[in-house]
Amino acid sequence: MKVLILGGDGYIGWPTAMNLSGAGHEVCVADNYLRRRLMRETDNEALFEVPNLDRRAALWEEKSGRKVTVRVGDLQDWTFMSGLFEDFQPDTIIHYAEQPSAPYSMIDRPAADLTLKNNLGVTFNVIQAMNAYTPDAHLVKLGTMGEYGTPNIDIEEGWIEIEHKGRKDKFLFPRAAGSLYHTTKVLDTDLLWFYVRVWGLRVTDLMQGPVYGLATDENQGDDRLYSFLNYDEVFGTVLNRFMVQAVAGYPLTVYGKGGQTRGYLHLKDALKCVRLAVETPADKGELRVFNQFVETFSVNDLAARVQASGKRLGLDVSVKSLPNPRKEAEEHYYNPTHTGLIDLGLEPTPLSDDIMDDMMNLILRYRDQIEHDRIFRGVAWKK
Ligand code: USQ
Repeated sequence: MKVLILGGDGYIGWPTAMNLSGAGHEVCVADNYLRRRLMRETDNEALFEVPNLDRRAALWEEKSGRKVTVRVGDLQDWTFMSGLFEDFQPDTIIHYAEQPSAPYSMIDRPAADLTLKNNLGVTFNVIQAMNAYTPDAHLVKLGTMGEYGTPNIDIEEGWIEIEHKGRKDKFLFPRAAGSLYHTTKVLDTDLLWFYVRVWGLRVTDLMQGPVYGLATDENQGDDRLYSFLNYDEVFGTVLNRFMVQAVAGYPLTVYGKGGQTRGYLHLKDALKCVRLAVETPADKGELRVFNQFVETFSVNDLAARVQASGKRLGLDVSVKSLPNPRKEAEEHYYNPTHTGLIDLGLEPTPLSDDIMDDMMNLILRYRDQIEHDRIFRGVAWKK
């Protein structure tokens, strides 16, 4: 298939490009380096340097003999987006091209404005470009489990049947996001659902939980092909952060009571899920939704796992609860369904001691590059 990856420079974007290219698909990646720019502007750069997309594509070609086409530009710009579709004529579009950080979206008005305009603007342009150039193509859109929030009932996979006054209908499962970033994903879903209904688009919306890890089948043995490993509070996800904190001798930053529970998955499993979605497209006129995670953990569970890994590696890891800078439930019911991807053939990789220790050992190699003052600055959910 011809696969166009929007946001191909990101934490999941570049690993996806190598994975699908390795599987024999023809891959084109597009990105405007927004994440790199925001990391630099907020002094939240990753643990080690990551080559730019042209360098990564050259390294990948050296390693695999396969070509990935690189296009650098802003997907909010219609001329750039429409040119990509016209030239490449994708069968599948994977849309990751969004500002990905919840804390970033809550920093101040300009950061909120950028998040809203970028995320919705790119989604809107993708929809328009599909309609204009590739109306039969399949869009695989990265959403988030955070769209649902933490309701006091089981979370269904995208849809829920409701019986009301003796009549029944199927609706999108109620959404209640916890940050502006997560809210842009809710708005994306609504926009997509509208155009699926009126234009018959073919869409898969992946409700993904927080991802951890770096190693994939494609980057083995070459650190230069790794993704960004962010350990700061803005771009780092919690388990990656905790592992870097453990290596740095920094007490693990559990926010509040630590009962916040989410659905997690390893980067490798994120790739398997996306590939299953790509290779088994949704029907025309269907908005297919998958809850994309493998297992649930509370923040306290993760802290305990990192402490145990530290112990195995001879590190003394302590935990310190901080007043929660976010507005979120710290103790809650959480039981989301996640059978759709398993039914398509996903074989999940649960978090094992080996996975934890391998990742900690990788971080130990870069221990001297950890900037302690990046770990916690207290970006708060204030008005
Ligand atoms: N947390 C801590 N201590 C920390 C960092 C985080 O207790 O040092 C807590 C947070 O308060 C939250 C949980 O850990 O309750 C997860 O936080 P996170 O920063 O790992 O994840 P989040 O901000 O929700 O966002 C990440 C990705 C985002 C993706 C989302 C999936 O950055 O792109 O959409 O995970 S989900 O969380 O399911 O919405």
